[in-house]
Formats: sequence, C-alpha cells, structure tokens
Amino acid sequence: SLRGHFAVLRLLWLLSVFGTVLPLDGGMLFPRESSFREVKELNGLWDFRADGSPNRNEGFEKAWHKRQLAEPTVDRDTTVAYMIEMPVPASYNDITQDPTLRDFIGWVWYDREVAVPARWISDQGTRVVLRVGSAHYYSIVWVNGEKVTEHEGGHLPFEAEISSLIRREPMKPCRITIAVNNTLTLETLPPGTIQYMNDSSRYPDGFFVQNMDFDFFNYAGIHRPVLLYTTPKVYVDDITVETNFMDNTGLIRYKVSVQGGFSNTLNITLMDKDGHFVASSNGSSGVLRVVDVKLWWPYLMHENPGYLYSMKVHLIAVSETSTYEDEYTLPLGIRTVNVTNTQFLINNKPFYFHGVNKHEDADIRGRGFDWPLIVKDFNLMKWLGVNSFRTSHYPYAEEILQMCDRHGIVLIDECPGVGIKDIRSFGNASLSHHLVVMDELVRRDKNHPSVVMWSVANEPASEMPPAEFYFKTLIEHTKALDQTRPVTYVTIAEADMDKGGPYVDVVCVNSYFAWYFDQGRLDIVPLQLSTHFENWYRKYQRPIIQSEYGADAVPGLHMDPPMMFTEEYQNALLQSYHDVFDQKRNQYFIGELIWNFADFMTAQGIYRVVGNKKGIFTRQRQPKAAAFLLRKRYWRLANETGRLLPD
Ligand code: BDP
Repeated sequence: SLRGHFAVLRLLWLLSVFGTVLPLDGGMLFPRESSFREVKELNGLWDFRADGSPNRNEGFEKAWHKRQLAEPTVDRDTTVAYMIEMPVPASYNDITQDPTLRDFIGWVWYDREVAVPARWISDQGTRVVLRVGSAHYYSIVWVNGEKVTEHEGGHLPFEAEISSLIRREPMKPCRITIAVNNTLTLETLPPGTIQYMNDSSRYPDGFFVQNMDFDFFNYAGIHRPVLLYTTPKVYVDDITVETNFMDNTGLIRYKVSVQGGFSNTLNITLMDKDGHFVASSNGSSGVLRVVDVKLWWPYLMHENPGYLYSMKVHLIAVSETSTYEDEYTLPLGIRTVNVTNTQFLINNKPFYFHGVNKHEDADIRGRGFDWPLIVKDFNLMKWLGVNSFRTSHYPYAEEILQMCDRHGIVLIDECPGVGIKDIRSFGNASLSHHLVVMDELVRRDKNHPSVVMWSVANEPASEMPPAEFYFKTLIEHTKALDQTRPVTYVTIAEADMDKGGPYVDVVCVNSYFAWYFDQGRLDIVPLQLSTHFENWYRKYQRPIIQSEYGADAVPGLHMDPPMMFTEEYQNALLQSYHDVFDQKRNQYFIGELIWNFADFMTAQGIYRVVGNKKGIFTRQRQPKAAAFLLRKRYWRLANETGRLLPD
C-alpha cells in the first residue's frame, strides 16, 4: 500500500546519510538578533554617483572608494553624474527625472558613513559582518578604502567580515563604498550582450546597447537591506535541517557548523509556536523527535497552516583565555515533499498548486525591497485564494520566503537562469557560474518549509544540442545539493523539451495559445492545450504544472465579444484554459500558476505598452476583472482539492 511504501521510505531516510551537502565555504544564515548577536540596519539615504565616463572606468581610475563620493575633490565633469542622494534599498532607475540614469549601463557607486558602536570595536571577541541582501548585478565592496569582497549575481546575499578593518582606526567613522555594475554578458545569469553600433552616420561615437532575452526591466542598484551584524568570535555559522514524520512523531535531522576554532558545546532546543519546550539534543548533528507533531501545511489545506517550531542553537566555546557564547534561533516547519508520476505530495497528501507567478517590481522603487508592498501582496494573494507562487525569474528576498513559511504559501524557488537562448550561453563558463548560483541559492533557502521545488531555469533554448549536458549537469548537481526536493526547469509549449526533459521531476510548461499564436482565436485553446498536455505526459510520465499562461489586458479597456488587450479577453482566455485544467486535474495535471500576479515593467518595445500587462492586478495592485474570476476559481479549488483527505 501507499502507506507501507512511505513507512519504508521513512525508515530508509532515518538510516541514510545527511542529504544536504554544500560545497561553499561557510553558511549564509539570515541575520537575526539574539542575546549574543546584534543587527544594525544601514538602510536610508546613501551618496550615489553613476560613472558616465565613456569607458565607465573613471571610478576605478580615480579610486572613488578612497574618499567620500561627496567630497569636492572628485571630478564632476563626467557625462552622467555628480553625487546625488539615493535610497537604499531601491533600484536607482526610476528615482530621478534623468532618462540617462534610468537606462544607465555600467558602474554606479554608493557610499555612506556608519557610526560603529564602541563595544563592537573594543571587544576583540566580537565579529562584525557587513551584509548586502542583494545588489544587481556585480558588486565590489570597500570599507575605509579597502576592498572587502566582490560578488557576482543580482538576487542573492553576500557578506564580509570587517572586524579587524574597523579596529585599525577606531576613532574614524567607518565608510562603506559599494560599486555595482548591471552589465549582462553571455556568461552572466541572466545572460545578455553588449552591442556597439558602429555606423557613425546613425549613431554617435561609442554608442552601445544592452540586449537581453528576457521580459522584465533590468533594474539595478542595491535592492535589499544592507546591514552590519555581530557574532561572537566562535559562532554558529550554518544550520541545516531536514524533516520527516512517522505517524504522530515528527523527525528533524539537523547539522550545525561552528566556525572560529575552539572545542565547543552545542545545545539544541526545540520549542513550539507558543514557546513551550518540545525536544532537545546536544552536539553538531542529530535527530530531534517531536511527539504529537504539528505538521507544516499549506494555506487552505489545513485549518492551521504554516505551523512553525523554533530551533534554538546555543553554543559555548572555551579557550585558555575566554569563553564565547552564541545563540541562533531558526524557525522551521516539519513537512515532507514527494513526487510520483502523477502527483505532488506534501505530507503524503496530493497538493494542487493554484497560484501565481510574481516579480519583485513596483513603481518608483523598481525591484527594491519594500515592506508595505510585500504585505499588500500577501494580503492580495490570500484574498485570491492563492496557495503557491513561483519566484519568477530569480530568487526573492528572504523576508518574503519567511512570510511564505508563516502563511503556508508554497514556493517554487527559481534561480536567475532566464533568457538562456544564445548557444554561447551553454558553455563552460556559463555552466560553472550557474552551478555556483545554485549552491548559493540552496545554501540560502534550504531550511524554508515553503520551498518545495527548485527551478534551475525559465524557457531556455532547450532544443539546442548543448542543452542536454548543461541541464543534466545542473539538475544532478542541484539534486546532490538537496536530496529532499524535486528539481525542474520551466519550458515553453512550443519547445521540444527533449534535451533536458528526461532529468526533471515535474514538467513545468508555459503556453500562450490564442495570444502569441493564433491571435484572438480563443476557440483553438481546448484542442491545442489538451493535445499538448497529452503529448507531454505520454513522453515523460511526469506530473505537469501549467507554470505560465495569460493575456495582456489594459485596465479599463472593454469589448464584447472580447478582443485582445481587453479585460474581457483576458477573462475569456483564462476561462478557456481552466476548462482544460479541470479535465486533466484528476489525471496528471497538478497545478496552475497565472502569468502574472501584477503588471510589471519591461524594456521598451513595440510589444509592450509601458510594461507587461498580463497582471490580474495593475502595477499599483488594483484588480482587473480577471482577479475576480480567479478568486472564485481558487476558492472553489481550495474546497475541492485542499481539504485534508483521509489516509
Ligand atoms: C514567458 C516568459 C515571461 C514573459 C511572458 C510574456 O517566461 O517572462 O513575461 O512570457 O510574454 O515566455 O508575457
């Protein structure tokens, strides 16, 4: 029986070695305050200067990191910029009235001074770490003119320990300089190309453009919080948990890594949501047993979704001269994920994804982290009856993942592998960077119960011959990093998924029938969509998610009978897809994610009327007619598919 099957699997799980192996040095725990850790946010206004020199290199030639950007000794005769104030976090593109800055390509420089608490400097037993939540795309960081780190990639955090640097000149304020470059090349993720226009009768000298094969504005700048935090010199560097359950007993397998050298004692205490003691353990790895476990359930699948325990890791380390004490508390949810040929199981119950694709995108702030926007989006999603979303097309802020954990919103966690269309982007340099990005992504997000699947790419040119080796390597690598979650990449209906298809656990497929093809012909959707599902299923015998579908609608535009770009057409198109979904739902069809939750900005082009209008909400988060259609459907689906099925 299925039950017996899972019991055997669980036993094997207990006996197996720890599934998560991480090749990166060091952890990337989300900075949290505790009795032994402090956090100081550096959000607010920073000095900012774009390097508009023709080779975009003046900042380095004149060593802008050596002094304040605001200092008058810095030349101000370059084309774009003099020093201005820039909010952090935010994209810089839409902050000013200057189109040159909106469309800027190259290095921009930020700096600010920070008053560091005296104790952080005097106490040699304290580590001070500078952390950037994310900056797009390539960053170099200096403290008081000295380089402390560089990082490639726009949507993942990076940090540097700066304790000894700030102790050198304790009386001086500490100046942090961050240079950020948004240039995309064939080897970046996402890829892009820089094209010089050499026809001097049509373009001025040195004219160039950034080409990209993806459909969102390449927002840039410091997108997520920048902060300083402390740990003791000997500290909890990383924690990994894997969860399971047997009947009423929850199982948490944990591994803690400590950095800083000395021998130490680790005490692990698990508390429930109300702070009551549940279980404890000692040592750097082990299994915690949770009697009468409260599992982590998705929103609308249980009356108490998103149940989180807290795992407190307490460290005491002794050297000849001193004792160090550290504490880090990790929220965790106990749940399992399994995929069969036809189903996606969470806690062994079939889960049906009814949700959205999002972007981190809004007016003025671009992709900048913004609490009011995040909370509003969660309220809208819960109003809609959304139980899941995909982080299209890049990793989202950790604070968003934490909200998903607490609210029971299930996530497909996608890396920035979008727009891989040029055959040169399947080469070794691209692949090795892509593997590092997966390392960083899994390291950051491995402990989130909301994350149930990794997506390594969106709509790559998977029909090209090198795609086979590329995706085989990428998917196998990701599975080796994390054996507890399925892995996919998102493909297009028109593509032949052949090359990477055999390696995915779930087929995620986007289609735009009656939109990009057979324009205006809603009547073809039933035939094309069901034929296409049948073909994919026959070929791969994997469950299928409609990972994108939709139509642009200009809010307030009406036509009946429906025509493209009206609210009626968007509604009618969704409806025609839904009819087919409902036919396949009890077979192998396991979910539907609308494209898109909200309108979002794109590059300028004749297919986009100030951005992509496939949102069911406007960019300002007001509903179009489709939001009400979807709301009705999602709540009905929640009642039909979301209830707890008896064993
Ligand atoms: C899909 C892409 C998505 C686009 C969407 C569209 O995955 O990023 O925004 O099409 O064209 O192909 O609206």
